[in-house]
Amino acid sequence: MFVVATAGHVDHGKSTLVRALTGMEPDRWAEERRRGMTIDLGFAWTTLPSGGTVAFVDVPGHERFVPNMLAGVGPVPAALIVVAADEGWMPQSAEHLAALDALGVAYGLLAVTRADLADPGPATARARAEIAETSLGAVPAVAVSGLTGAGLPQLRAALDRLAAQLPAPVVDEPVRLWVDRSFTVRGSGTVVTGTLGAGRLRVGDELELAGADEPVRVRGLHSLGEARVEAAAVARVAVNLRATPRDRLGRGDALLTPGRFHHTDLVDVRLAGDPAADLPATLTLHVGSAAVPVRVRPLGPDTVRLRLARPLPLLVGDRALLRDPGRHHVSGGVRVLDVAPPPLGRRGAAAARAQVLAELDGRPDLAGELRRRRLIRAGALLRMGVPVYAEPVAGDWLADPAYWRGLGERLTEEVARHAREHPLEPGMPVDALRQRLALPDRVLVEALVRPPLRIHAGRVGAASANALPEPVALAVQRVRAEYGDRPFRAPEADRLVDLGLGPREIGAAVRAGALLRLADNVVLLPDALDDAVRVLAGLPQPFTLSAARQALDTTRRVAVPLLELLDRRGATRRLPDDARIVVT
Ligand SMILES: Nc1nc2c(ncn2[C@@H]2O[C@H](COP(=O)(O)OP(=O)(O)OP(=O)(O)O)[C@@H](O)[C@H]2O)c(=O)[nH]1
Ligand SMILES: [Mg+2]
Repeated sequence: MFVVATAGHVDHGKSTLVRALTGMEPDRWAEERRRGMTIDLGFAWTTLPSGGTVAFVDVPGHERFVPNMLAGVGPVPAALIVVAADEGWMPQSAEHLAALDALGVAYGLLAVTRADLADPGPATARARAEIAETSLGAVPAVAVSGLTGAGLPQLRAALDRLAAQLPAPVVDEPVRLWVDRSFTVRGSGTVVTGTLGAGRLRVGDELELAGADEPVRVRGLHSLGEARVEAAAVARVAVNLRATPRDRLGRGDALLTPGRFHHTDLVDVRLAGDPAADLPATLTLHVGSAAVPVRVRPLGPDTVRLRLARPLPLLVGDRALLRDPGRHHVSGGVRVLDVAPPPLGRRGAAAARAQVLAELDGRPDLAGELRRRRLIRAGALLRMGVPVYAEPVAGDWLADPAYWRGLGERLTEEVARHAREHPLEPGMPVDALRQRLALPDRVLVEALVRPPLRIHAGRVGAASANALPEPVALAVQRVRAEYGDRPFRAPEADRLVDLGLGPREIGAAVRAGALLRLADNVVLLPDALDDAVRVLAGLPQPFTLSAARQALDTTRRVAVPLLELLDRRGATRRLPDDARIVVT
């Protein structure tokens, strides 16, 4: 199915055209039919010559109802722009087009209606020129008459071609269904409708609803008037919710895949195009089917901070639109750069923030987020729309690698300082360390503790003060600093001498669990063993010595004794032909 929203000035024939194409009545309200004018969104669908289905969201053209129009086009990626041949380009033709442009709508079609009343040529030429300047670019045009039916076959064919151009929907993404209508069905309860742009919905799914403590559950699903067990994007859907009172939700709310969206009332955004220097201090933000008043705080030349009157489930990269309701004016499009921006308390913070924002483009960027936030839970990043492909440092915490290395060094210094200041205490309490390092979670401190330090009885100290004299502990730490990111490269013999690690020192470090001896003068950090098994398990099994050496990025000097040690420990097994397998 593909979904297209109409757009265009009042009375230009949008609803008549949808009616002629689908045989369905888009004007649902008696008042609309009495006044011959669309007030709220209408929904209709039909089968195209290709056999595919097109669903229309029919919008009102009157300037008073632009907010309804925006709720209709917000979640829909394609537009059918309607201009009357006898009236030509009019104010809401322009305002609707500006809205589509602000939202970045890239797929569309021009229908010049009422072609039985006037030559469609001039209206077509003007409209195409206006549209060409926007995100829609050059669009095909069809002259039609909703009255006589002339041009309808050509329009159906053009809709088919448009459908074929649309990018394939992403069905494995989380669901964010912006509600455009909610009503009660006798015997079933609350039903909401919307355009499912990505993901899939199934009967029985639990979904998140902003402001509700409990998840809501899908009791039934309809699409195009038929009951379904499942609906995949792109689709118009009606969702029947179990035990959810009708007044709990309405237009502008969203049903969400749980845990995948961050409800935010503060966002930093980039203004599209050439932003007006005199953006009003209060505007309305339109995104999806929602419209929320916002306070605007300028930051950089094209970046602002928006304070929303109520939180919305926004993601990095979302497109939205700012409108001045008082002046009936679309102020422009915005792209969300940050849905959890830092407070701007200190002097100069706004200017510094503007510099950060200048570097952002609204594409989710894990490395950049980690650099800026230093430490953050994986779940929090996912909820911002940032894919998480890095390993956590502890629990579900992710860290910027440079920051994390620095923390490790600071931890060692803090422990050493504590030992100097409290020589009789058996190490520094974990929680005191957590506070010194300003870390939000004890597991982070625990993950930072590496041999020769260890945690014992809630304190961090040297594994055994006697077993590892300070010079040896320091030498081990240097090994860790130099080889921590090349865990299978053992220091050469002369480097060991430089570090002051002779046979006796190495013996002490091995006894304390701070080093691992593979052979005379071949030592690794002790965690290398587990890492090696992990790397080897990733190889096609069985593997040769040379494959292992390459995968571990090391030399025979290390690989041979390392594999022998793994054999002895039962982590790998040597086969008769000298190849090995990882024992699982
Ligand atoms: N002669 C002629 N009249 C048309 C045609 N299309 C629409 N009309 C008439 O134009 C008037 C407005 O048509 P609608 O379809 O309600 O226009 P609309 O764009 O949906 O208007 P809003 O929803 O209020 O913005 C109605 O009286 C229609 O009968 C056409 O192709 N030819
Ligand atoms: Mg209408």
